[in-house]
Amino acid sequence: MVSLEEELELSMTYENFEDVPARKAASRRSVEDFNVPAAAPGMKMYRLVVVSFGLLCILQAALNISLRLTLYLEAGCNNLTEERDDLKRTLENYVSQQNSLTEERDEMKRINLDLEAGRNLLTEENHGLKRTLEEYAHYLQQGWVYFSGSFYRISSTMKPWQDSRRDCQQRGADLMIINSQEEQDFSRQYKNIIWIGLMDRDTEGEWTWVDGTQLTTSFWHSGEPNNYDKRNEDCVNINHHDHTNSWNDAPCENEYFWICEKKM
Ligand code: MAN
Ligand code: CA
Repeated sequence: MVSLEEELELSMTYENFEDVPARKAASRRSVEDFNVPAAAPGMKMYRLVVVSFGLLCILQAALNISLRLTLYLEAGCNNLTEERDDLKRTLENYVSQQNSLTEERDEMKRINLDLEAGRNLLTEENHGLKRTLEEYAHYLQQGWVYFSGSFYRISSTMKPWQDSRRDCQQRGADLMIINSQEEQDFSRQYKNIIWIGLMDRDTEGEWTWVDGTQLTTSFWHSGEPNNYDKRNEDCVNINHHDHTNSWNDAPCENEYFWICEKKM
């Protein structure tokens, strides 16, 4: 702030360049006219204090504003950080969800493959069962008798053992193989002498079934097998129906009825 006195001095400095006497007169006039006293040192101090106070206020206001701005920015920054963390968490959730969905999809794919394999198996089984059913229908229609997993057919004519066997084979079967007491009992219901699928033609005394298996459980009639009267009796028939043990060895060229068996 420039005091009135200083202003005057300044004006006087200009006197060197301007109309000095005129200005001096004007200055004197103005001081006298308005009767303004020269600024006292207390007044100076007062002004200084006011100005300082004003400056302090401005500084305070500026500080307040900057502080508020800082707080505001900090809050905004915090919000952004939280939002970023939220987004991060959301992203992580998405990623883990996607991972578990991928795993589920792969598991589903495996299950689907298993199911497809199962369905194929069932389809095959279904076809197999259909074929079996058709076979059952076929043998039943031809007059075969079903017993414990096999169909049986008694011939209506008599033939040697080998021809009898050939007949069975032509019907998709073979001469009967007996490998249980139940089957043995079943065979005794037919009252004629009938060929079964047992012989020792390859090695004397080594009784073999037509499927190539060796004889284990036998039902020889008492005294049999005997190659009776030194004859070569290499084929077996059911002769003694009234006995549990009904088998007899007889010459293969003899002609008897025969029984075929078709295992199902
Ligand atoms: C007949 C034939 C033989 C059998 C005897 C038993 O001769 O069947 O095979 O061994 O009877 O007496
Ligand atoms: Ca005999």
